[in-house]
Amino acid sequence: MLKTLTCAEQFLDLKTPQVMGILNVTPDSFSDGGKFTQIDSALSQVEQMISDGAKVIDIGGESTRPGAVDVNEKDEISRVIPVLKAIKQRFEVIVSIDTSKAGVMSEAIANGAGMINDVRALQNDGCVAIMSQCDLPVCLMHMQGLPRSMQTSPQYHNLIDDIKTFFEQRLNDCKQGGIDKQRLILDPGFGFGKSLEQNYKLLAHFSDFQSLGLPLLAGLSRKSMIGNLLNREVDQRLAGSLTTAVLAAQQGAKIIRVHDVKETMDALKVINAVIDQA
Ligand code: 7PM
Repeated sequence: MLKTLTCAEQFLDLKTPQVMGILNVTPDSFSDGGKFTQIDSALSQVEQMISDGAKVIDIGGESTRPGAVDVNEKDEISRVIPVLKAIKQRFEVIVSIDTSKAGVMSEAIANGAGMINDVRALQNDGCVAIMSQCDLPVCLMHMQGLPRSMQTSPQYHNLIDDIKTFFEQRLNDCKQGGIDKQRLILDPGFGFGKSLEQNYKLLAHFSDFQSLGLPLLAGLSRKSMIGNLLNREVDQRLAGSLTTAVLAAQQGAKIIRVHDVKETMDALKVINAVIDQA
């Protein structure tokens, strides 16, 4: 299995799990409340996440939250690209762009992005073609349905098998389109068209996806599967989020996407000390 990803001019070592810090630039982001829409506050948040140990910063301009409506490409570009440029000017960190639009991907590539994170797994028009023209890593996430309606009544024949089949189809499509398998990352998409029980089944069986032979990413931070189980608001989900991060890392997750970088780094250092002795 591959141990280092090449992210534009930087390298991401995946021998041990790495933290991807979430920077949300959507005005209606559910947990940051639009506080970081301005570039200066985005930069100071990024500086903090880097000093806390984040190796990747994920910028999302399109709200993918359950129930969200689509953002147009121009608006998404104008939210994301100035923040990407400002971060690349000041810091050496790898910047991942959370987008499903080919036009945003090509602007991101041209402006120093180190990774593309697509919750629609390059299924939108033109995305495979754009990504075949660069050599950045791409995270392919599983989602059932669309953000507007995906939480209504998600149904699976077999949750894990269905998601594996989806990944195999996406890997095949990427291969046909000229994207090298070695730069793909897989993410089963917690909260994206899954019931509470299904989300916990997915976490219980996270290690099953290791059989696909690619690095795995887990995004669980502050999600409803934690809030609904514990009956906690978004700002009271840290203990639950750390528990899920540890469980994912213990089952082979190589990138953990989180809001709380410092606390997650501590949790991962402890689990790594255990993994080293296993
Ligand atoms: C509102 C609700 C805003 C939910 C944002 C979200 C993932 C992701 C997101 C994930 C990957 C969040 C989500 N989640 N990308 N983007 N994996 N690869 O909770 O789980 O951050 S957006």
